[in-house]
Amino acid sequence: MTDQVFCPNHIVVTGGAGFIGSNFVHWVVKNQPQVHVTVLDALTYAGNRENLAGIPDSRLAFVHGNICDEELVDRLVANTDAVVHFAAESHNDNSINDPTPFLRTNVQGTYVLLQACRKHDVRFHHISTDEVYGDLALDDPSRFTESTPYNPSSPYSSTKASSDMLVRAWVRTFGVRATISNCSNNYGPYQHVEKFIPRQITNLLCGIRPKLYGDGLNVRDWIHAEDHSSAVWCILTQGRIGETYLIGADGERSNIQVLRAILEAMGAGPDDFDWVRDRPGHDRRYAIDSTKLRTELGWQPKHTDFSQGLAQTIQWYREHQGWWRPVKEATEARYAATGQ
Ligand code: NAD
Ligand code: TDX
Repeated sequence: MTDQVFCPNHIVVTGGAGFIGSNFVHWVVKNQPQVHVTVLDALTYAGNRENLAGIPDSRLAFVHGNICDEELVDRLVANTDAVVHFAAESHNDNSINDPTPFLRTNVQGTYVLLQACRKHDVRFHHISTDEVYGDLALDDPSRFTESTPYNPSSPYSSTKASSDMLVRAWVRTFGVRATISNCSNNYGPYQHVEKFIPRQITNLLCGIRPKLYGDGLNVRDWIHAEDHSSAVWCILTQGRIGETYLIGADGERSNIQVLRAILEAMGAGPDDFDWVRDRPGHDRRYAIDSTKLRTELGWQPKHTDFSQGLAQTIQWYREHQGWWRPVKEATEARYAATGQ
């Protein structure tokens, strides 16, 4: 553990109406009763105000706005103790179809936030991804660590890598009090149906056959969004300024393993899915070594049983059909246009 603990009373959470951001806001409201949260979210196709339903006004203020809006960002940052930055364009397939919004939000938006944090001397935590490190071979025993060289593959991951570099430069040159976390693939409630696990669950609920890219052997390292949230809080409050922490929960699984677990849990046969066109530049394997976070800050994941976490996630999608059905058809139409 580090000696000094940072205790914010007020945090601005960008992208707090998205998947992981909303899980984080719920986690903070539940576990940190002294903290008031302001969410700044543009409510793009991926954001949903409903994700924050049930949180009282005494704990949460919602601001509908863009992180690229300098005046708005300046005003919000001037009145907070810390910014936790989740807002991003987050889907690889979309970045291949049109990289433009990824450059704007992920790079320009992070720059705007950094400038405001610099001006007002506000603590900044930047949420990033393991994808900045590129990929590992299936037979490579190694995992990503904080010293793995950056080698992003997709427009999405290259813009996330760019934003990480901006944060590092603003720490070193301007003394911004920032930390970075690079996390592996998240699953859990509120994840958009464009992503792998919710897409297959909701396909089955709609009578559509699940879709597996390429040979299905690509490996992702799964972590529950609640564990990502507790790790981010740990880094925000105890992390050393200027440091990067990798977040992962030892959840490596091939896509076909995950798909077959979903099929089994939902009463379908192991081959009840379609093989579809592979993603261009598709990263083969991600794997996180989170030793630094665990030993330095004492963090531990709670959701260590993937099949139980998956069963809870399937149940959540069964019980929240009004949440995802309105966007399902348009999402599948976008995939159909690219043969996926
Ligand atoms: P998401 O797409 O579900 O949510 C993104 C949110 O950001 C949405 O609410 C959206 O409205 C908002 N947003 C987008 N552009 C904005 C803008 N210009 N201004 C203000 N708000 C804007 O994404 P997610 O999966 O929750 O990912 C959140 C963060 O975590 C991202 O930075 C992503 O790179 C990172 N991350 C995600 C994963 C994962 O598995 N999903 C893993 C590691 C890291
Ligand atoms: O229908 C599908 N079939 C399929 O086989 C979809 C949508 C995906 N896949 C594959 C591609 C990947 O190997 O499943 C794996 C997971 O795909 P995504 O859910 O799109 O996630 P990924 O590309 O791994 O990126 C995710 O984790 C890292 C998040 O979307 C990123 O925001 C995060 O940075």
